[in-house]
Amino acid sequence: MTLLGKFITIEGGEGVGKSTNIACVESFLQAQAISYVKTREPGGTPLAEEIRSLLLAPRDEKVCEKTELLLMFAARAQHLQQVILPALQRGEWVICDRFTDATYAYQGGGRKLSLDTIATLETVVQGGLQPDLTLLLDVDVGTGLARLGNREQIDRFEREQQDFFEAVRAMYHQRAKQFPERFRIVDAGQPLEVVQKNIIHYLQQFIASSAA
Ligand code: Z5A
Repeated sequence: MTLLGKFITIEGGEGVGKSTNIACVESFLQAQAISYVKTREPGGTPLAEEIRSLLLAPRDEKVCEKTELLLMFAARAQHLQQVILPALQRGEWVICDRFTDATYAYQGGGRKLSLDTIATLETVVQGGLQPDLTLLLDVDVGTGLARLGNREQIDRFEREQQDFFEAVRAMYHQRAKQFPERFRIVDAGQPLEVVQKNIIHYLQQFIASSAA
């Protein structure tokens, strides 16, 4: 299967500003006349969005860690087949708000599930597919949580404690170290205009290296 498009993922912990900065990525691609699909995980198709609702809803019943992991990959399998792979085959770029690095960070780092188990599911669901570029927005946990302070609705993940989010952040750093060729870390603690300038710099660098 030939994938003509580029697969860009945006990652980071709570309150790093993914949603805010994806808008900046979109403006940049539009200015470059690059056709793209913007999507998110968990979610991105009607069925996967239903799985997302199941995953994020606060509930009295404890959600088993393995249940959570399998639901993430179930949503991803659907999303890949219905949205991501077709777009890449058509030559469009895919801008995805979180992907499998989030599973390593949240289910591996946060929930302490085996990284080998995650890797096995990753191979089953996505074969060898990996993002071409991953922008990791990074900010200290306290600042990120403070930014979410005024939200009216708090989802099941946002109810976790500081040590969970510290473990998530540490695993993101571990992933970035393991895959330096595709990860670019953006200091998301800076003023928004500086963050966006850095994002655009990395996108320009990526386009230049893809063309070379
Ligand atoms: N999850 C998982 O566990 N495993 C997986 O495999 C996957 C996901 C794929 C839903 O994801 C949950 O699913 C997520 C992990 C789990 N956990 N939670 N919660 P999500 O991405 O939809 O949820 P989220 O992380 O809460 O994303 P969000 O709500 O879109 O937040 P955000 O994108 O990081 O932040 P934002 O809304 O763009 O910005 C937050 C505020 O900060 C806002 O007021 C901005 O104006 C402000 N902001 C942003 N940047 C700045 C700067 N630079 N300075 C000052 N203020 C700023």
